[in-house]
Amino acid sequence: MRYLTAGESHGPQLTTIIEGLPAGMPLTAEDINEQLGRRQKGHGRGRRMQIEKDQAQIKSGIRHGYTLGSPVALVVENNDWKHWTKIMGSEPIDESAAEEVKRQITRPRPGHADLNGGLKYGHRDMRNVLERSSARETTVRVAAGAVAKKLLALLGIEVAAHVLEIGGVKADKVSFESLEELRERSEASPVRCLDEEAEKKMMQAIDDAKANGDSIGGIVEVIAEGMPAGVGSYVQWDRKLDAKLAAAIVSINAFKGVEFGIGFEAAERFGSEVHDEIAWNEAQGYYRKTNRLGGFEGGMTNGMPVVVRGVMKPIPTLYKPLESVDIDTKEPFTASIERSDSCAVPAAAVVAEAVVAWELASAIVDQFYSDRMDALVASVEEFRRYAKEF
Ligand code: EPS
Repeated sequence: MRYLTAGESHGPQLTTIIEGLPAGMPLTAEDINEQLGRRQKGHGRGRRMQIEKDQAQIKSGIRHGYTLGSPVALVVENNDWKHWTKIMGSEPIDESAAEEVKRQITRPRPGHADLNGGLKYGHRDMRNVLERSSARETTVRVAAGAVAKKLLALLGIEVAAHVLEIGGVKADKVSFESLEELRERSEASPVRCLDEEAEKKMMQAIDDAKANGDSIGGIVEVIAEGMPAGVGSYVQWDRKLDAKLAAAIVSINAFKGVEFGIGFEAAERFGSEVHDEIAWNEAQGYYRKTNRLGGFEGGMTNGMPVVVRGVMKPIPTLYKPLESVDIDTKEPFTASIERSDSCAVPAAAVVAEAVVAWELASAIVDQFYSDRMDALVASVEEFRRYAKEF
C-alpha cells in the first residue's frame, strides 16, 4: 500500500490518495471523521482548531460503503482558506501588488523548515516553505491512518495511543487492563494521559508555557495488539518492519526520536534483563514471558504487543521568539509570530497512532494475499493457526 498527501496549510484543501487497499473492505466517511476529530483536540491547541472542523470527503475508490480496490482519494477542506484566497491563490498576480498580497516571509523561525527549505527550493518568500511544512498536513495522514486502522480492526488488530510525558511531567501510574480501557481513559483526558495526577500537572505546565510565550514537547506511546508473529523480515534492511515504524514516527512534524519496548534503557541493563523468554501454551501458541523488546525481534513482529514511543520537541513557533536573521537585510531580529499551539503532544499521539497503523496495515497487505478483504481475513487466520502449531 502507498499514499501521498498534498495541500498547503492555508490552501483550499488537503488531499490524500491511498492505493493498494483490498477490495470489499467496508469504509465510511464516519470512520475517518472520528479520527480527524480526535486529532483536533487536546489542551494546548491554538485558535486554528476553533476555525477548522476537519471532515473527510471520499472522492473515489469507494462505492456503497465498500472499497473497490481502486485508489481512494480523500479530501479535507480548510475552512481558513476563505481568509487566504488572495495570499494563497494559484493564479498569477500583478507583480506591482505582490508585496501586499503575498504576506511574504523573509524571517526564518529557528527550529522550522523555513531557512533550509527556502535555500533548497530558492524561495526567498519562505511562506512557500511554511505552508507545506506545517503540521496541518498531519490531518490527512490521520485520514490515511484511519483507513489503515479499519483494515487492522477487521483482522482483530487494535492500535491505541497515549501521552507519557509533557514538558518534563511524567505519567507514573499508567497500568491498564486492556487496550479498550487505555483508549477510553486517554480519550477522556484533555492531554491523553492515563495518570490523573500527572494530567493536572501537564495541563498546568502547558498553561505556564503559554503564559510565558513558550511551548513544550513530550513523549507519546503507541501500542498495537493482535499483530501476527513474523510480519516484516530480517532478510534485507529495508524490509525490517521496526525500521519502517521508526521512519514513520520520525517523519511526524517535530518528532526527534523513537524507541521500542524498554528502548534506550536497554543500554543500562544486562542481556538477561532485556531479552524476553519464550514459552508456549495450547491457548496462545508461542508467547514471550515479558515484552521488553516491544513486540519486535529481528525486524519482525513476535506476536507480542507492538510498543513504540516517539519524542516530540516543543513547537518552534514561539510568541517569545529566538534570535534569527532576516534573509533580505541579513540583520538579526527577534520577532516572527505566526498563530500557533503551545503544546500539540496530545494531538501528535493521534498522528503517531495513525502512522503506526499505516505501517502495520501496509506490512500485512504486503505479506498476505490482499486483493480481496475476505481472502485477506482468511489468509491471516490461517497463518495464525499455522504459527500456533509451528
Ligand atoms: C495545525 C498545526 C499547526 C498550526 C496550523 C494547524 O501547524 P504548524 O506546524 O504550521 O505550526 O499552526 O494552523 C496554522 C498554520 C494557523 O494558521 O493557525 C494543525 O494541526 O491542523
